[in-house]
Amino acid sequence: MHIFDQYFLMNTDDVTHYVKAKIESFEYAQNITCKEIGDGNLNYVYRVVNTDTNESVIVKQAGTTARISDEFVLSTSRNKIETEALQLQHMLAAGLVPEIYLLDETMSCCIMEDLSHLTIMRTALLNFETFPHFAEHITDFMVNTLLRTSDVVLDHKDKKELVRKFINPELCEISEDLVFTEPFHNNFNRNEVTPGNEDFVQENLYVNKELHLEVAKLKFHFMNNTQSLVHGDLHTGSIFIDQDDTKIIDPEFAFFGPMGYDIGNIMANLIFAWARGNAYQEKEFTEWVEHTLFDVMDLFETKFSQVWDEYATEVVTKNEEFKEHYFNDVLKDTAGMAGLELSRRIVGLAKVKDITTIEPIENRLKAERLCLRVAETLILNSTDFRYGGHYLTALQNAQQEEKK
Ligand code: SR1
Ligand code: MG
Repeated sequence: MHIFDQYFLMNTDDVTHYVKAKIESFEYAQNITCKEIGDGNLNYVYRVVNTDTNESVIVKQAGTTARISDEFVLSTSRNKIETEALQLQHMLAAGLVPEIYLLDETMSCCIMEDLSHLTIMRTALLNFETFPHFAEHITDFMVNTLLRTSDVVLDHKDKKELVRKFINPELCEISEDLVFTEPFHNNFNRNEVTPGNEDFVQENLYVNKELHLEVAKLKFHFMNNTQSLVHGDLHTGSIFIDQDDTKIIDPEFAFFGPMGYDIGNIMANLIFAWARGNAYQEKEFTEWVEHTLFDVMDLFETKFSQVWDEYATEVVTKNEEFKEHYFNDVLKDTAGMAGLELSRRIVGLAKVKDITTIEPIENRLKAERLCLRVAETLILNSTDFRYGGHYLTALQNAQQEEKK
């Protein structure tokens, strides 16, 4: 029997023993089930249930390569970054992040609250489900985790210490490649362009010099602006949800970067949901997404201002014009980063089901072109996107273009 004093990749039996060894209330449990339930691209996730008491926990372990492909060889210490990010986010946005029960640096795993009563948001969106509290919850999460880890609020030495702690070079490299470089250059030949859209991608992404320049600026901004502790992969697959609750999971890509990266990811993934709803003519659903695009931008602005006023400690931030200047930069980043997420999920190797499951293929191709057109507008005209209405107009214009 293992004593878990040296790293190895666990199977379901090992995880069962592991939970018995680590969680007191499972020690003498007679009937335990353990199932691997992970569907992400990187790690292994187990749900362990004591079927006598119905108590359950989640064990998440990092392997030495990414699940999606052995090409990505990664340090298992990424689990520590993820777990510590969850702990910090839990402090800043209580109720919106799972509780951590144990961080095990030796086994590169953590044990956390089981959220299986909720659904992964992307899965629910595939079925055109809507969520009345999403905009409220996600803006609470973003404003509190982003602004309150920035130099606006934190003591600058404490913040620099956090920047050091959350240096995450391997996972950042994945984003630098998959989000900022490959979609536009296919430099590792890993892009997967849907047959039928090759010419469109060639013209609009691969030889689009104007776009390449703006993307290059965004890439260097991502690498060099240690603004806030960003989640780093804030898409609808990283969110558990139901009609009452929202919980944000999976911050393994967390690092200090521009806060617009997270907000842009949320806007882009709402646009994927809209594009799918539009393809299936689900009007009620697309209207909900439109309202949500509006609400996310509006609520973010209102809460940003409130949290700034309540928590800012830095002397120079007591200046309304500086606050406005800072916020405008966040909005500009948000638009640009949304454009990048929209591009990379269409042509890159990590795709989204909202689009890949659209049938027939002609409608998927149309939805892809719609996303890529919106992406280009967002990246090239990022200063024009202040409100949700601007995003909606870009969607409507892209639809008109497709009809020409
Ligand atoms: C190799 S990992 C591919 C993608 O999956 C993750 O969820 C991130 O989005 C990453 O870019
Ligand atoms: Mg993930």
